Amino acid sequence: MIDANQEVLIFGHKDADGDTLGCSLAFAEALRAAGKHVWVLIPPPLPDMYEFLPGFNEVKDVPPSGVEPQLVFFFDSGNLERSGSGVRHIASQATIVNIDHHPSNSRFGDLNVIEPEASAVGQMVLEMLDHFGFDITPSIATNLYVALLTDTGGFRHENTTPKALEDASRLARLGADPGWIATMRVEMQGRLAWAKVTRRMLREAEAVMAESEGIIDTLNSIAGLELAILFKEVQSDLTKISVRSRGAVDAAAMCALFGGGGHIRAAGAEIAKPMDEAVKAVLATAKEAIHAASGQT
Ligand SMILES: [Mn+2]
Repeated sequence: MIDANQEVLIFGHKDADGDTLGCSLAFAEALRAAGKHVWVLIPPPLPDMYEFLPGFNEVKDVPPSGVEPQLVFFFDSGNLERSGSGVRHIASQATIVNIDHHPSNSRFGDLNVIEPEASAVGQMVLEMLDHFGFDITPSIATNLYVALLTDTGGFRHENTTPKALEDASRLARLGADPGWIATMRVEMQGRLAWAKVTRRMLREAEAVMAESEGIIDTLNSIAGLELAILFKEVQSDLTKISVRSRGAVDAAAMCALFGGGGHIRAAGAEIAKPMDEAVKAVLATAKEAIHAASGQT
């Protein structure tokens, strides 16, 4: 069925959560890697807190006109109404595949895969990707990890089964970064992203500071982002910042204000302040810089 279709629609549900978003974005990325044209449709407004999910900024509410995919997936949507007005654009001959874990699901699909025992639909998508032989990239792993994290209430609800933890562990091994996901913040409608790496986090992860360098590049891969900042706690009164700019902000000029330097796109500084004070000072400067830079264009 997937082989026979070059265009695919993917629907999530309104009041989007990490499960519907994570599943939709993960499956879309896998299909795109297989050369498909994919549109992810989820009714707005989408919660800002998920803006860091890879692919988030490509989510639409209706498909572009003239596009009539014959294959349509729904993830985590208990009924058609939950997926908003976009469903009116589904071609009348299209095959609808309904993937969900709500026992109350209305079975509106031509093919209904409902697994009430799944802690999150993210686990079902992981199985599907394995079944179809799709690669699980770090960004797919991140989306599916967030699906599981959301629906298990941060691995605290009673649906935190051994299988949920095994899947989470596998996704972490495939590139989802639990510590980073827990601390990631996105502000200014996705233009500014930042994360903290504390000494405690690194101890618990049995990692060394050097291994956290990749985080800044993950931050920097968020679509629509202008400035990414990683704060690293070196000592209780010393914080290192790494800054990446993809917009008009001069990262080197910004870091120079804190005694550092570098290049326009990549710069850093060491600030003789505890983490929280450094975060406060640098974020205020970063927001000013983004405003000033966007004023010039
Ligand atoms: Mn769910």
